[in-house]
Amino acid sequence: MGKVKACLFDLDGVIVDTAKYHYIAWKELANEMGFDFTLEDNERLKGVSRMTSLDILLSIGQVEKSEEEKVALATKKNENYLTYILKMGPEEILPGTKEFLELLQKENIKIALGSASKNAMLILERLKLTSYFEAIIDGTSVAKAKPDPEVFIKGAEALGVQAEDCVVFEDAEAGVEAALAGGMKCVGIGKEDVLGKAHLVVDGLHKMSMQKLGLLND
Ligand code: B16
Ligand code: MG
Repeated sequence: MGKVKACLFDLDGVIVDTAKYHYIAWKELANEMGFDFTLEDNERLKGVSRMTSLDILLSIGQVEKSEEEKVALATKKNENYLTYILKMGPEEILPGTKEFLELLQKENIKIALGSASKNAMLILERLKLTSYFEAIIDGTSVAKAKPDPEVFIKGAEALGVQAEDCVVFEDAEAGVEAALAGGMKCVGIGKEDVLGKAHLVVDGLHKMSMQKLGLLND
């Protein structure tokens, strides 16, 4: 491991809480199919790709669908989800995010996004955060979902930084595993009991500082 030269950010749960909109849209889909979907169930979808999320939802409802029907259901869910995303604005950026991104820029630390979402570009635009990111790797540019490290490895490559000099910020266990599998350092955003494998766990980006980032240098 080396000195921190780049920070790679997950989107949902780190920069913005889109999980609440995913939840509303998945719940409506479940209810239309005749079963319920709880907030606890929704935890299982965090960091997981859209089609895998649908498979989990269908298994909860014990419903079987053909591949064709699944594509139609995922499209319907996404159209509903987008109605909420299109109403979002910068006020939904999670506390401390902009300040931390600005601090990193000042310190010449490179910044990339590594998200499973196919809507990441649209969300960053709604939040007016796009210009902070030198590279954006999202669900449209990866073949393998987290815990596979592809999304973060591509991010490091796009920035021209070695994996060991990158720090990943993640709220999902699969994302922490992806960062570690990619040979990167990881800051977990959330609870120690879920993200304990990360090098450091904090409540949110508002708890980050150069001093804390420096703890990951060696
Ligand atoms: P979409 P992240 C993930 O975003 C979400 O955590 C996950 O719940 C969602 O299913 C996934 O994006 C795909 O999202 O349907 O917009 O392509 O945490 O990797 O930024
Ligand atoms: Mg996330």
